[in-house]
Amino acid sequence: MSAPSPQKPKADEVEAAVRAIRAGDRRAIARTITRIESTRDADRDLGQAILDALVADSGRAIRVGITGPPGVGKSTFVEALGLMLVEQGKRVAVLAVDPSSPVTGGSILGDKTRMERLAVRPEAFIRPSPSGGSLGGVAHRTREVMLLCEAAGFDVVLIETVGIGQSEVAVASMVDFFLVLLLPAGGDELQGIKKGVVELADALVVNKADGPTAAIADRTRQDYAGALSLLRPGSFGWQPRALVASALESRGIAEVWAAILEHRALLERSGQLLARRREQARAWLWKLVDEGLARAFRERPGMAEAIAREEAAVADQSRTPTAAARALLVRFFEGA
Ligand SMILES: Nc1nc2c(ncn2[C@@H]2O[C@H](COP(=O)(O)OP(=O)(O)OP(=O)(O)O)[C@@H](O)[C@H]2O)c(=O)[nH]1
Ligand SMILES: [Mg+2]
Repeated sequence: MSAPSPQKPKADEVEAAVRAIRAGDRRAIARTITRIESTRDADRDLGQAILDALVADSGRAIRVGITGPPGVGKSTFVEALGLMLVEQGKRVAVLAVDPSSPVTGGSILGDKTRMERLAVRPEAFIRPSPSGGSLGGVAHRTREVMLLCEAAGFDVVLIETVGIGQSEVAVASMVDFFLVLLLPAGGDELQGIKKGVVELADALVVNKADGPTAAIADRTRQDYAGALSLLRPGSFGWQPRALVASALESRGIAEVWAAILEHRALLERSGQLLARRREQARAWLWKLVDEGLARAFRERPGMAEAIAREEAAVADQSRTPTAAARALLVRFFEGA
C-alpha cells in the first residue's frame, strides 16, 4: 500500500460497480477484486472506493477458514463442502490464500484450486489468490475480497490456506470458524503444522478416512479428541472437536457443517459473533496502521543508512537497543 493518490475515483464508476455487485454480477465482482489486487494506484483506489461503498452490506456470511498440511485434501474438502451447500441452495464463495513459494517464487496451490465441479455452478464463486507479493499483502486483500463477496450476497465464504507459515494465523483472524485438516496418523510436528495452529482450531478434521487409512484415521481422531478435551472451552463455551472425513468420497462433510452451525448458534446466542468480528476489525485496523508506520519509517530518505548504523552498533554492543531505537525514532519524527 502506498500513499493514497490525489486522483479521486469517478463517482459514477463507483456507483455502477456497487449496483452490479449488489445484484450478484460475477464479472463485476471479479473485476473489482482485480482492482483491489492491482499494483496500479488508480485501479486500487477505485477498488477501495467500491469496497468502502459496500462495506455496510458485508458481514452476513458464515466465514470459515480451512488449513492443513500440503496435500491433506483442503481443496478437495472445500469443493465437497461447497457442492453440498450449493445443493442446499446456498451461495458459496471460495477464496484461497496462497503463500507464494519463497523458493520458486511461484504459486504453491497452483492449478489445484480450480475445483472444476464447483466452479461450473452458478451459485459458486471461486477465486484463487494472486501469486507473488508479500504474504501480509495477500492476506489483506483476501479479507477485502471476503467483504466484497458478502456484499454480493454470498451466504458462506470458505477460505483455504496451506498451513506452513503465517497465512493460517492471518486467516484465523478473519473467520468465524477455523478448521484444521490433518492426515491419518502422526503428531502435529510430523505433519509440519505448528502446535499453535492446532490450538486455533474450532474443529480438527482427520481427512482421508477411507480405504486402507480409514482405521488409522479413527485412531488419529481419538488421539486428537483426547488432546482437545484437555483444553478449556473458549470464552463462550465452545469445546473444539475432532472429526473424521473423506473429502474424496464426500463423507463426514455434513457432520463438519453441523458443527459449524452449532458453533454459529452458540456465538450468536452469547452475543459473541458481533463482539468477535468487531475485535477482528479493530485488530485489522491496527495491523494496517502499524504496517503503514513501519513502512513510512523505513522508506523515509536517509533512514536506511541510519538503521544500518544503529543495527551495527547494537550488534557489536556499542549501543543498547533502547538507545538505538530512541535515536532512530527521534530522527524519524524530526524529519516529519
Ligand atoms: N484417499 C483420499 N484422498 C484424498 C482425499 N482428499 C483429497 N485426497 C487426495 O489428496 C491429494 C491432494 O488433495 P488436495 O485437495 O489438492 O489437497 P490440498 O490440501 O488442497 O493440497 P495443497 O493445496 O497442495 O496444500 C489429491 O490427490 C486428492 O485426490 C480423501 O478424503 N481421501
Ligand atoms: Mg489446495
